[in-house]
Amino acid sequence: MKVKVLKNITDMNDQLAARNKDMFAGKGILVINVMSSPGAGKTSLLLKTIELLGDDARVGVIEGDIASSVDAEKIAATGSQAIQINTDGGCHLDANMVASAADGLELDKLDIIFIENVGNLVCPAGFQLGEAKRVVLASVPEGDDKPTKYPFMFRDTDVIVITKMDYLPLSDFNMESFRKTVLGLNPDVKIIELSVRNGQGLDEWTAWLKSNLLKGK
Ligand SMILES: Nc1nc2c(ncn2[C@@H]2O[C@H](COP(=O)(O)OP(=O)(O)O)[C@@H](O)[C@H]2O)c(=O)[nH]1
Ligand SMILES: [Mg+2]
Repeated sequence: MKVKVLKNITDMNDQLAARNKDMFAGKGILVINVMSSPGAGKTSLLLKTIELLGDDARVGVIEGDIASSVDAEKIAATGSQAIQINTDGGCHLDANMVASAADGLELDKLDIIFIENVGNLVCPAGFQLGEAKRVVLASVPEGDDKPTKYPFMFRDTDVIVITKMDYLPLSDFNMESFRKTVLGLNPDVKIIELSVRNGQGLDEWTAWLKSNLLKGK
């Protein structure tokens, strides 16, 4: 019985997510669902991305957190549109929350929307939001075993960004083992090794974003 209720919830969510996806595509906006554990570097990467894209793309951000508007304030300080969703304890965003947040954005002025999901490697994986692409961040200090422990998150994503690569020389992170595990789960996934501190991988990241923009610039 429990299983059936859960399935109904995810079916309803998927329907609304499909509606969001059509709406965003109709407006020519590339929507990216950004997921990771807390502190892996989502907000830092989004701030750097806004800086690097400059006039090439107008960025909006939907920030999902259990509480506070800390991240939305950081994004808004760049001049980009930002809207905060507080889930009040919920461990992931859902399509309904994203639809409401989108109502608060000036969509006609955006080329990309990043949705920064609630930080954890479990619940966000099961909920479509209406995104065109999924990006999962895994930071070097978290260790190379996270894809083994949380496979769903790494299986169903378009890109895995290995963040904080500047920590690599100080750590026992085994890149070969990490890559082998994620490619076993998700053979077509794009892996980008990146650091916002030393700039590694940022060109590759922005090139991937630009190649996925829906509106020609
Ligand atoms: N050394 C280093 N620190 C980083 C990097 N990216 C983020 N951080 C730091 O990691 C912490 C968490 O980053 P944040 O972007 O808030 O992570 P989020 O919770 O995933 O949004 C902050 O103190 C950042 O300055 C990086 O590439 N290298
Ligand atoms: Mg954040």
